[in-house]
Amino acid sequence: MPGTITEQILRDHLVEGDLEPGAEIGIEIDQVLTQDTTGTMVWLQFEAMDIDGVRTDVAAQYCDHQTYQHDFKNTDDHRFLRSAAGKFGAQFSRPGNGICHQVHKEHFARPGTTLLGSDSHTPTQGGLGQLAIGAGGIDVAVAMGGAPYYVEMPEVVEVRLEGELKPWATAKDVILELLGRLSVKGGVGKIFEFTGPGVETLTVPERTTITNMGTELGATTSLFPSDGATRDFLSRLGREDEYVELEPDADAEYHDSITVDLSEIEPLVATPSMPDNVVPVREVAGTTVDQVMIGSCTNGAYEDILPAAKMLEGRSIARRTEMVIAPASKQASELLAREGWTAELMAAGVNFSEATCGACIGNGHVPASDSVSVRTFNRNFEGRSGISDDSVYLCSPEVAAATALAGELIDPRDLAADLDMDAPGVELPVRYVGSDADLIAPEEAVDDALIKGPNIGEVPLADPLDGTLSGEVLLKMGDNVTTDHISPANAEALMYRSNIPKLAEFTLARIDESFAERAKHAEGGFLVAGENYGQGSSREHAALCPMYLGVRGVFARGFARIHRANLFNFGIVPLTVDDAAYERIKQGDSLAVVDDLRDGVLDGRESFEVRVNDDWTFTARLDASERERELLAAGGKLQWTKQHVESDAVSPADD
Ligand code: MIC
Ligand code: SF4
Repeated sequence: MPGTITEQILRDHLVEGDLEPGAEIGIEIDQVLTQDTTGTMVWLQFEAMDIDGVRTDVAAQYCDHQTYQHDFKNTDDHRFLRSAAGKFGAQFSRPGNGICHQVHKEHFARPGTTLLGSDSHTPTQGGLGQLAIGAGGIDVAVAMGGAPYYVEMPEVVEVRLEGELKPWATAKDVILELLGRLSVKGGVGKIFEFTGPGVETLTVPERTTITNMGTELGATTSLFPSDGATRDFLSRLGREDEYVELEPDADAEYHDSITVDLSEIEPLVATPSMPDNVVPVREVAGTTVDQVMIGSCTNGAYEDILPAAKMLEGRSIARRTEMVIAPASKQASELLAREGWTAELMAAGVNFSEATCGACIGNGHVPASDSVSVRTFNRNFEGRSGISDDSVYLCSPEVAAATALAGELIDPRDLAADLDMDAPGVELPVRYVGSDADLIAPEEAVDDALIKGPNIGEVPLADPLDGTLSGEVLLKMGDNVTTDHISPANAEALMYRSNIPKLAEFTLARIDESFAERAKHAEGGFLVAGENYGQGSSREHAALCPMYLGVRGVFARGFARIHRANLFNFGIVPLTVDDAAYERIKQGDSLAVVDDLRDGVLDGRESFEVRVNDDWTFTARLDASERERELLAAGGKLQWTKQHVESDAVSPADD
């Protein structure tokens, strides 16, 4: 049967359903990854399911988001994660070894297989032909127990690459171009599959920059073919035997097609405070810049730092600008140090951080008040850098390095002309020869029992769904509310990712500081939001904390994919409303679902009448599969799974 690469991989892994866009499918998961700030919940839920060990080919636990360990609570989380990896049979990557997506790419990602990760940038591995999807922690825990992962079959959209990038244009500019064209909602319900003659001109690290930031389009995932460049990359990693060729069949049919001529791409920048506010760098050139950062899972690899090093060698960054590099993995740091580049960069005025997510989520290197920060990261949501009125621009390492030299935003082509500087291009190391000292394989495990410090709490559970659902509108929000708004990931909040009662105090504080208090007093209520509610991260805490505070339903014009799944997983009813109802509902209104909710959910009803202040009514839609309806009725996925655990897998399909 002919097919796209997506269909080929899915067909090989299909356990339930048909590959019809919009239909729910169940797929077998080969690998899972999880990180420190979502991982503690994953393992607590895995423990609660009573499964003796990991059942996927690979399970890898990384410690990357909060490696500065500001507080013993962070360090306790890391120790708990090491003990969980040891007890249940996962790979363990120590704090400082690198960002999950970079280290997974170096060690485990494999073309033709499936990966599920409790981090929204899991699709990074699509750059080497792995079908990789981000999900909430409980979904990862269940898949790790051997059950299929359920997802709505997306539309497969072709992104046809023509031509070749010109000097100074980069893979980052390709994905910024797509964001500028399609917006942060443009990929919802879609997989982007890259085809065309331009594909072979891009190395795997360039491809993974593109697939990484496909997440910002809202896409389920993004996927490149597995070809000569993939084989070359794997062989430099010493994993050539894992290569398989993957290309679309000649008559593969795509739902839609977009063409990008690489030769027309120019240096771009996402201006504050959304990744789709994209303009050519020249349009904002001259903006004074206080801080420049290179790093993150998008552009923190050896191949990203090397161009900057070549540009800065023998030069000095501007006096008014501070520059920090946080490599995405210790392997990248080690290679750069062995080749002497670290010294060159230091001599130019750069400070080095350990390999960490850190600043990407406002954890260290918080910009000064009323200042401009230029970063090679993937998200510049308002306040994410750690200060509420931030001004963060996103760009390529080349633009970042040029900006650090000039002290103001500048197109590197303009600086190159002044400084007589050659375009650094993309160069891969002959061999990736970093040490494995920080990666502990299951057979080398240090612990065989869980170690829980005082801050590691329980997973709170919602009650099974009731017949009645009523309460106050606790907060009315606009479009594109991110999970960073719902549950921030700065240093102060992050230490409570394993302690939901404490973390819940931060809920929605970026929008309304009084929210947590008000919600507690109201003893139950609703959230109302515009389009694309819950975009951004996979953190299930953005559903868990509202649930803990008594939120039982969200009325929105639309939901982001992972957050929508997280709402079902924690027993919060996600209902869609039309524009007229959205406009009319006010914060403080009293809402009551007229019909028996539990019966309606279980009977497959799609619309529910809702009364407002005993005054007027509107219709809300529940678009949910049978499985999602069962999860809601049970009060969430953990309760559902515990009721259905079987000896060999925890699959709703086996019900
Ligand atoms: C992010 O980039 O927002 C994070 C922090 O990596 C999150 C995960 C988390 O909240 O722990 C993500 O992308 O899923
Ligand atoms: Fe870490 Fe930032 Fe990547 Fe999230 S987006 S995984 S915080 S580097």
